[in-house]
Amino acid sequence: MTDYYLAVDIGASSGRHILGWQENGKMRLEEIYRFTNELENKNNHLCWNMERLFAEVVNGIKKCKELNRLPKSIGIDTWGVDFVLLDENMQMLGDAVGYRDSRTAGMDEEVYKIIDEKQLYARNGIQKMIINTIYHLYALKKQQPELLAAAKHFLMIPEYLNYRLTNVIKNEYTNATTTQLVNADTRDWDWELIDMLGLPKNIFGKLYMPKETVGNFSEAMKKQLGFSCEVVLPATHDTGSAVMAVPSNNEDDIYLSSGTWSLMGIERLIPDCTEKSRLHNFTNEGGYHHRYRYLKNIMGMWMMQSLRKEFKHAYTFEELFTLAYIGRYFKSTVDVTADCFLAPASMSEAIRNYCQQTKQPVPQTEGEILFCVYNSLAKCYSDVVQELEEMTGSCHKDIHVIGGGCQDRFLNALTAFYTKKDVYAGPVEATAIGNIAAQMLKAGEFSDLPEARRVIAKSFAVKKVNNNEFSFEVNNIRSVG
Ligand code: LRH
Repeated sequence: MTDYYLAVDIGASSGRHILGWQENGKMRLEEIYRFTNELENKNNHLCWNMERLFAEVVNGIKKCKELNRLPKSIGIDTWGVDFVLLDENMQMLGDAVGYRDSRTAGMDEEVYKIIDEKQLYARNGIQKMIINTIYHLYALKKQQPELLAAAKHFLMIPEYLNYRLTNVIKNEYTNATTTQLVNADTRDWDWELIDMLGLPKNIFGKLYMPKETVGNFSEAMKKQLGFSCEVVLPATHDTGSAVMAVPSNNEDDIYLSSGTWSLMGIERLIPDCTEKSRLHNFTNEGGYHHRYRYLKNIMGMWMMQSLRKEFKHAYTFEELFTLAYIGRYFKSTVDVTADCFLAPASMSEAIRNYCQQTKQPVPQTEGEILFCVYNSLAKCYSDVVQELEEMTGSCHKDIHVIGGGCQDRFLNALTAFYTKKDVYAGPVEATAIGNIAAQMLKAGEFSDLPEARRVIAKSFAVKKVNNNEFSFEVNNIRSVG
């Protein structure tokens, strides 16, 4: 009898339920449910609709029953950083304010009054981004201290969904590292830092590693779903799951997890929390089995997603990059790590303003705006590769683009063009695959991560990017590169 594992993988723009199993030494997948996700305006904040998300989690699980393929276990991963607080009656306190919300404006400076930026990085090695949980918690302390005072539990988004399924509360390590409150060496909450910031220590629970069990469905869920199932912790931070699915065991390979965000870096066994690393703004996120993801967060496909909404022509992503290709004579570029692109009212306006402020030609057509984003992203990838090589002292030969964004052939080609590396695209569903791999590791289907990666590499399409598919030999492009 086949053992099925269900990955519930929720990103900032969509969620999916994917069943995974092994067949003839290969991993197989089937997507059984998909839903959209987005931030909603509520009480003047950008919030996640947790009731809708939980309802969608349940809808997808029901599909397993309909298909008569009950999973051996279920794992949930989502984007990092965001959290909810529960009160003594296990009710949510306030809204699930999302990381793009502007409540953190100025909170970095407030935090640095208590702990110097350099010391903060030396403790946790987490890249400074205004979206980090530490700044959201500090915003709460300043703006709604009554919520923090009433809080009994701090739960990251997947942990809250797990709680709703099982009635069990467990904090998970990989996602906790995105809070910037976990010590890079001890891999535990940085209690001293939490104390210094005046945050309530009691809301942070013991950190569990991926592969731990959360628990079985609660009695109420069992009744509603008509079956019981074990809920397991994958790397609940989606990037942590995605990087488990890099189809290579070469420790020098660079990965680029491409989705709403672009996360580019390497895997390491020790964190680098040095001042040099801080100045390059690299992060050391906690990963599966004591690995660290040494990477940089880059704005990613969010910029294309936002433009697509704005252009109102309902372009497909293929049409978007075709338009960008038409605009390839246009050479202004923007800093795709800049905060002004986090949640602008209009992305095209934010791009135009940036070009104006930096005294570059301002893009006018949709093609020019799109190429500006594509070109800027690919150039940023190339800069990150150079910085990585400076930090590691090695020459990294290959880049693995994984996740939904790896289907963007134009971005892949530009990435190969600028980085001059061998670029490989796939697997597309890396996050769900990594999530399932953790469950399979727990079940003993793989002995370790290298074995899981060997199976992943032979199970899913991974294509070498063809540098000749697009010609960039026009006008000024060469001089940009
Ligand atoms: C990608 C991601 C990324 C960041 C951001 C908030 O989905 O998890 O690693 O943490 O979302």
